[in-house]
Amino acid sequence: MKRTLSSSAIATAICLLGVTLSVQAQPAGHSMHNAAASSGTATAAAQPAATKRYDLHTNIVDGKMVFVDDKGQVNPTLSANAGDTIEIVLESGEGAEHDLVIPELNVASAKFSAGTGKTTLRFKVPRSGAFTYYCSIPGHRQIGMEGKLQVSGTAVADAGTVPAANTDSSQAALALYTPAPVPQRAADPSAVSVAANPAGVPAAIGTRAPKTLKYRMETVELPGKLDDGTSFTYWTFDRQVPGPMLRARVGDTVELTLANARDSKMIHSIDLHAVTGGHGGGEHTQVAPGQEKAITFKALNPGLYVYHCATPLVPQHIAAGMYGMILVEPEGGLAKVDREYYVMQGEMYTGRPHGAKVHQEADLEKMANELPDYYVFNGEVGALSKTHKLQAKVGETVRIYFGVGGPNKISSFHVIGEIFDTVYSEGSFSGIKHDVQTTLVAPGGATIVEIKVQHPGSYLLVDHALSRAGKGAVGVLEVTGVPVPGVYKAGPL
Ligand SMILES: [Cu+2]
Repeated sequence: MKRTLSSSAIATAICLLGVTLSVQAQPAGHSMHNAAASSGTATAAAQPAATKRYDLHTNIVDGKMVFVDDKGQVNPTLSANAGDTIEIVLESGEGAEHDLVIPELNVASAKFSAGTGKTTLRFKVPRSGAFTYYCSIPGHRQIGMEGKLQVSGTAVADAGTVPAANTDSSQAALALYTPAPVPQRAADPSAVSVAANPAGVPAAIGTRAPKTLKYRMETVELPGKLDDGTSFTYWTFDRQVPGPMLRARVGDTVELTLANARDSKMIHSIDLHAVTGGHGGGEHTQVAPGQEKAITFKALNPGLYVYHCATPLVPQHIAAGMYGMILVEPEGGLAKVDREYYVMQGEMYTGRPHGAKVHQEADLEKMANELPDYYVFNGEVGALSKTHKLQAKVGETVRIYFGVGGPNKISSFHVIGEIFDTVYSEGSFSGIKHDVQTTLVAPGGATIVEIKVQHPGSYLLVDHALSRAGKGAVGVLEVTGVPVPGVYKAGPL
């Protein structure tokens, strides 16, 4: 069957990736609310000042996060005359946290979410012009939350100097807008380890017939330990990075339910690269805080596949920890090995430099420029070198399921002092290689490596772009036992 992609599907796909699209805020035929706007500015100065009320709620429409008015118009153009007071009643339609700011007019609303209920922004417009309103939550403007305020007429004499009274409710806001400086906070003492235990691999499936499996995951935002003395607000699947490893066999039908914790501030979702259709699930799992959604898919292709959150700004959600893997075993299963491990690499972009003893915030500008401060295995510095070392005994065969969440950086995966006896490149069982030193793993890609360990010692897992080891990407495979004669010895023969 010929595959086609509609322009709207492309726009949606581009938008999911966080690329800024122009926002069609004003379709033809949208009526302006006052005579001055339609008859030019000459008469506007004579208009008595009025109060204009707009009701806006937020939502996700066609993959974009947007403001919607009570007529269903997406990112409507608001209109007023200079000197008018504008009242915007704001509500989070999908439950996530937002605000509305107009920096050109020094206007900002309070943050609002499902938890806060409605908030009212009330301000007087001092002058004519076209102004931009948007949500200042990081990433939200980039994926659609932006529109225009069109002000006609001439300012009344005092309009620019007398602010509208801020009297209508305690939630009304008339704040001077200052582009949020990121406050420096001490490391969060409640931060917990989010590092996934690499031994957390589901049992092998082997030779059974296809069946239906049910998985359930919860997206949770929580303060985690990024490094000694450094915390970060992680966004996770099941409170761990990477999220839990899922395991199925080819031909299985999988029902996956994704719940978003009640105290989340963000919408979350899941796109599994093992899924055919529905953007890998991302199209139908955009879950608001306190809600859940399910998808059902057939595991059509065997292999090791990455999954990740697919909610705008997607790289922001991935960099905050929202990735994991699903293994789809081929018919008959995989060869038996002594140990299996689950390891993923990701990079993190933080407001303060690597090593700062603070609570780190995500830095979207560094992310856009692909300049990470941290590279991590299993979510945090030391996850696999202190918290959860990989273990094996001489003579055992170790299989590592290795993936890259990214969002942006390729890994040159290598184990210092070992050779991969077998590599299933790109996580595919169709192209087995032997005797490999370093294997490339793309963002959103995976590999499976097998090593028969023959000498005791500490073997370091690294990305062989080795500057990254200094930024956190180091793991340890601790091998104990008696050396195999002739394999290695320190000193001369
Ligand atoms: Cu997410």
